[in-house]
Amino acid sequence: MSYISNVMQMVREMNPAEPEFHQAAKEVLDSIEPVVKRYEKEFRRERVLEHLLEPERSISFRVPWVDDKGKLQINRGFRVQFNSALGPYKGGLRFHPSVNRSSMNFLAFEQTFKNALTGQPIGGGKGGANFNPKGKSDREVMAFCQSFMTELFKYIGPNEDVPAGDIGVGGREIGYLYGQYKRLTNQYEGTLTGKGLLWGGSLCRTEATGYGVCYIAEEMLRAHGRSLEGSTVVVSGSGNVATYAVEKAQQMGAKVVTVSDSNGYVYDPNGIDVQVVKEIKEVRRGRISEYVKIVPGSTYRDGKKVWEIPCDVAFPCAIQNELDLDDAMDLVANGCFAVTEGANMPTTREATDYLQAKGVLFMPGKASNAGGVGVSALEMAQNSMRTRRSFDEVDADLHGIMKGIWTQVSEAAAEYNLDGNYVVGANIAGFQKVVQAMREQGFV
Ligand code: NDP
Ligand code: 2IT
Repeated sequence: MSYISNVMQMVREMNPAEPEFHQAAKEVLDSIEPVVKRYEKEFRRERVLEHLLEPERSISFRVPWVDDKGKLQINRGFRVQFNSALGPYKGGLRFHPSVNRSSMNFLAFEQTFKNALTGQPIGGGKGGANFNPKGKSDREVMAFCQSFMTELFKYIGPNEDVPAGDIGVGGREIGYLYGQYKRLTNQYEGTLTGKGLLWGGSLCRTEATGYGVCYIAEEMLRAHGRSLEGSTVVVSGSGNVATYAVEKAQQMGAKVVTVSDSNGYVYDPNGIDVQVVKEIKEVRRGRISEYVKIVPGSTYRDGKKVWEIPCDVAFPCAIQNELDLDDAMDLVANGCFAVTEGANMPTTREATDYLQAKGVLFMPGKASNAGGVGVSALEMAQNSMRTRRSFDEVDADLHGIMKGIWTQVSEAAAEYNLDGNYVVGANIAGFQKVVQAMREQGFV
């Protein structure tokens, strides 16, 4: 059996019933095969892949809290500290019913390579809970966040592990989490990112992931003689990443015609009005179907996905495995020529393979959504220096980070004669950095 197959078998045996983690591990291992072939002897001796696939530390904990009816609720919290070769563990917290060991391991594993691509000094981690913030009052969310942090604070710190937001965790939740962290530790320090602008947050962090998706998409399109300008774009999701991807794509001259949530999608042939999306999602915390009551000419399709709408470019910005083979076939049949992932692993393996086989330009999330964590690292630096930078300065750095990622990803693919395969490029470029740092620090 090949070294890679051996390691994949080990991952399955040591982490049974973790389909998302297996999926992410297999994609990375398949991608780095040319590197493994080149250095197989030393990789086997140092057990490089076995090191890389096993988290350094993984915590799971009980989160008890009281709801508005006075009833005691119990959730499960996680923090997976996957790899600290390049810096303190860094990655978001997800509050969503789907959170379990599998989704946490997949996200923390992916985060390690993503963070390496940013060029910032950050290792990989992820956390969260199977708590569903939908429909909860502010007080319930606060009670949950306080209980969650009462356990988590023991394992994090500005030089240890720095969480941030992800699905279901935005500015409100980061505020409650930070307040409790401060109460427990008596320290005012940059242990979370995505903080409020009055208390240590960085300008442009809210926008960073979505803007970064557009910046790298433009690099990829330009290299192939295309541009976002004049393109029709479909976006899925209507959360943090989707909203600011819509905003920047439109600023860059694209027409974005969809947004969605887990219930259905909105089609607006005149171009999505991003102010209306912000009002519904950020202010009212409503459902995206409300859009059609406000914007004439738009329509809502319940229970359907955005991929059935003809487009030039697609940005999946919602959740893992939201774009499957049937969706990929729809996109290709309708003439889509580029997919840039805003979410983490939103495209199934079958769909990715199909898109690439059909010549669709495909940029994987670990490269294209890295702008969020990249700006989180800039927020950490600002906190350490007790300083503030302007929106334009941070945005310019974000642009530089995304261009840097594009260069690494495209060059790594070319080095192994897989020109244009940015999945392979991103995995190889991230892998090489992490492995070099681990080797220099000693494998045992
Ligand atoms: P939010 O919670 O702000 O938004 C998530 C959006 O996705 C909501 O509109 C949600 O709708 C929608 N959604 C969830 N499940 C589905 C589904 N099955 N089908 C369609 N829509 C769905 O999260 P973010 O925008 O922060 O995160 C989105 C993705 O981007 C995630 O994969 C995350 O890991 C990734 N990411 C986020 C970063 C960040 O900085 N926030 C950085 C890098 C990646 P509903 O309300 O119905 O659940
Ligand atoms: O998936 C991700 O990169 C994030 N949710 C952002 C992590 C961060 O630390 O800003």
